[in-house]
Amino acid sequence: MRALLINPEFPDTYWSFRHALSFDGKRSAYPPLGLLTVSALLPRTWERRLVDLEVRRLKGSDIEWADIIFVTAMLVQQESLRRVVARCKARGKRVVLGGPYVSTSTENLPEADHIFIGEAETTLPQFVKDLERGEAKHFYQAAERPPLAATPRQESLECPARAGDAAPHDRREDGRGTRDRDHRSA
Ligand code: B12
Repeated sequence: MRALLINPEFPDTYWSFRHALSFDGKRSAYPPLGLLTVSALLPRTWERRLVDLEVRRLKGSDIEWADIIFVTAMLVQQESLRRVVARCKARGKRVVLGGPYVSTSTENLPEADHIFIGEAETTLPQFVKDLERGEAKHFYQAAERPPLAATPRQESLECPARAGDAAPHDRREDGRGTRDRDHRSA
């Protein structure tokens, strides 16, 4: 299975540091921790590709490559999220949504196949099992906040266009999982 993980574009926000970053030749301050966590929860046998629209644009070939597409968003990313989902659905792809915007605004979401409310540590493994059985549901809602011990090791993201690395270092994992190939070769 090929999983594409997409972080939609942010407008100018206080914490984006967009204008300051350009002095340093960078395009993004932080890696998208939610998506790195989602990636770490997926089966090891799945291929992964991350596209962070803060760093580069989403190409048609990225979407074509994928069997399933995971998109995150904060509220401020909703316009970009809508455009991303529309492009993916227009190519007939299975789209999964989660993250802070989705968890707080369930009534006004773009059309997607699967919606995740809350944290994904318990619901995503269940989704993968359901998907393999051909019984994946439309909504997955975390019953409670998972214990911190259930947080998977987040995978490192080497990205020349990114200024910082906000991933907790004791959770970083260098040997497997999401490698941000497109960013590294940028
Ligand atoms: C740390 C943090 C930051 C850091 C980010 C560091 C980084 N590396 O990303 C900084 C300080 C930079 C930041 C900035 C901002 N932040 Co902030 N931030 C947080 C905070 C405290 C934790 C987020 C986090 O990393 N959690 C850890 C990760 C692993 O969890 P997660 O992202 O929630 O992902 C989990 C689930 O949501 C889910 N999930 C996420 N995505 C997806 C996708 C799919 C497909 C699926 C299935 C599941 C899924 O699975 C993950 C694992 O359980 C939250 C509050 C909170 N306690 O959640 C606010 C929060 C996310 N931030 C918020 C806001 C508003 C902002 C800013 C817009 C503020 C501003 N005006 O500048 C900026 C935007 C930054 C930008 N790029 O422009 C709001 C978002 C509100 C909303 N409903 O959209 C929050 C919720 C705070 C709040 N209560 O208002 N932030």
